[in-house]
Amino acid sequence: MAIQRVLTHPEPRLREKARPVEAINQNILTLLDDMAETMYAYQGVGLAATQIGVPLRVVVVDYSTDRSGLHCLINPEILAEEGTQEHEEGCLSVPGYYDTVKRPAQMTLRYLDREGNQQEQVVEEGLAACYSHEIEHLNGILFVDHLSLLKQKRIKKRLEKQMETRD
Ligand code: GNR
Ligand code: NI
Repeated sequence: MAIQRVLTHPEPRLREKARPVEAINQNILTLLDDMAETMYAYQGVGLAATQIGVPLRVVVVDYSTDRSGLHCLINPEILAEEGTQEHEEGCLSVPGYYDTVKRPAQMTLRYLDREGNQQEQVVEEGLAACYSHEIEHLNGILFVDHLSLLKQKRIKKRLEKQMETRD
């Protein structure tokens, strides 16, 4: 198991559309372990494989306060969305920025778990916002894409500057 580096915006690999996992083999199980370890190390509530440079449709989420509620989602699909909510979010790939984004209030998801069993789950409130955020990563979308163009420009500029001045 190993902690991976999380890519930060602007980075072209964050914009790629991830492809479905074809078979759950040891590589995928190791990827899930690395993603969970990375998410916990960075204290995130979720992580998409895209964020560590792996273009596969794999997501980990732990929305519990005691960090004991790990969910592993392979090839997640949104079957239904209901209502909207405004949610304050951040992203490990956009460090230091938090803003409010409109998300579905409730979603029905279908995915494969670690064992390859098909699962269906209804999620709402913060958890729905989190899954929506993660599934967007798999499609090359970042939460800042929902903000005004002016905000997007400022965020990109500041992150580019941070990158230049990093050791
Ligand atoms: O750690 C994270 N917090 C968060 C808060 C509200 C909505 C979504 C998130 S996801 C984010 C981790 C991350 O960047 N996942 O892709
Ligand atoms: Ni994110």
